[in-house]
Amino acid sequence: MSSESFNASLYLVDRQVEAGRGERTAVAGPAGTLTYAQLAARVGELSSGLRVLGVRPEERVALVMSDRPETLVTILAVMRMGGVAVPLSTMYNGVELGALIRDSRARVVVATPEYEAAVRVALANAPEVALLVLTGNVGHRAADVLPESDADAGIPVCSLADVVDAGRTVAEPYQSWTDSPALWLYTSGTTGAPKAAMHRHGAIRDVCETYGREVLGITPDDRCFSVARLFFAYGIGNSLFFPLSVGATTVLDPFRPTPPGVVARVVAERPTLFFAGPTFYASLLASDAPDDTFSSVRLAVSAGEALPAEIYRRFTERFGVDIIDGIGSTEALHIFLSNRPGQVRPGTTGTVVPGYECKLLDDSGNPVADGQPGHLYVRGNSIATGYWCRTDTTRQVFQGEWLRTGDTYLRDADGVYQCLGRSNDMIKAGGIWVSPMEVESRLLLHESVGEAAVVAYTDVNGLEKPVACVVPAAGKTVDAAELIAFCRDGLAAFKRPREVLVLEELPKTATGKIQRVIIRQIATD
Ligand code: 3SK
Repeated sequence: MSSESFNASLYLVDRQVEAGRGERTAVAGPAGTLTYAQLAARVGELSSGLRVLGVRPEERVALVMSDRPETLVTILAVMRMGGVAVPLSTMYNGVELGALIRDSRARVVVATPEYEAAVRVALANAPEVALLVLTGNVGHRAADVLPESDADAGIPVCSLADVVDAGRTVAEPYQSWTDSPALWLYTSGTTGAPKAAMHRHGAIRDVCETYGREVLGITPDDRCFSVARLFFAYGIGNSLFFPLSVGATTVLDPFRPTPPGVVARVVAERPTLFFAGPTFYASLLASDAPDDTFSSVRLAVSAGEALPAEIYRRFTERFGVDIIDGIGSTEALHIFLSNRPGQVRPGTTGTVVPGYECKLLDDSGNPVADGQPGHLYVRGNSIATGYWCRTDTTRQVFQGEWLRTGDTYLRDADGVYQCLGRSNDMIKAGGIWVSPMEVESRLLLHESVGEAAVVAYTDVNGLEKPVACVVPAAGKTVDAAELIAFCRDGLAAFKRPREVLVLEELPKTATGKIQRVIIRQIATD
């Protein structure tokens, strides 16, 4: 990997204008539309304004923003002037946001109006912040709307328009190179404190040229719509990097994604590529969405967690759209193992995406044979350079060129990978490894089960046994004995849950992943 002069913002925006795509639509959706020419102009002005206001190259700028055109403009403007964009999850409360902003050492925070109150709480915990930039009409808001608060007293507030005005004479972009820092994404995995995975400008082009081009086969005629928002690695690839890398259109929706809202957006905006996670596909199936909702979609993508074969089958049958399941990580920036359009093996994560290599190792670090479970490692150019200020964790996770994903997988003789779950979620029942995912897939085949999570509980003898926590399907009642018998019929007997707990909902992380740590506690109590 050699370092060359490169700026991801020029690659994604200016390159399209230079290629004659200036009048094509870059951004669509209820919060506004921008052509590539308009996007380039706004990014140039905002990037110059940030410079004039004193933001320096390689300095972090934190964003607490819903998915809107101005969010895209801000991320790209920060990159253009050599700064580091840090889009933060809007699912955090003010105190949590404050901890992340403090950790990032950002001095400038940009927020959309919905998160103003949370950000003002956050700023009380982030004393290094010197400027809050709010989108919208801040003159009015500052006088009439913002509550008097000691929390952020003294922190100047201005509008995005003020920053743009400061930079009307568009400055040259910063001469970054492929290895320059461009983007930090906070991740906590399913447990642990959030830490920032640091990504290079070059990694953004890498994911476009690998997954975007080789798997999605994205073209300028595509319209991308992602349920995962821009502050997720999955979302920023789907809604920013891939569409803009080819001059396609991204549909941005500022509202919290719900099945009715997403269905309405799909019907109104006619995307060709649709991105979501298994939980959202399950909730679409449970909704009354008309069967032709996704008629414009040429391909649906699932990531975040393994897509159970049953959800795949029901979705493709009902909506007539193929779903390619893949796995990526915040540390890898995007998807590195994936099924391919037209060649889906349901219940698997497919094969290695060109540009990446994967290996499966046992507990001692030796390669496992095909068909044997192993810890999944990946290498490729898009892997983060490490976690900000987390040396111990960085050394455990980033091992030379290899990234330890923390997932356990099987690979078959065709090179097709199957997820068995997080490495620390595996259950050893009677001395034999049981994959929670395999048991969950079986449970989901039963008509009474809406959602399922299988965890280990330790019995009176100190032995691990699988226990199933299930949420009933709408209008159904779960019969525990029948469900255990159903698992025994379809699986090796040792894999059957020994107990079934019926829950109203499964605890989930902010990113919609099942929180097994909490479920284990529920199962143990
Ligand atoms: O969790 C995933 O599968 C994923 C996919 C793409 C980008 C980021 C992530 C975490």
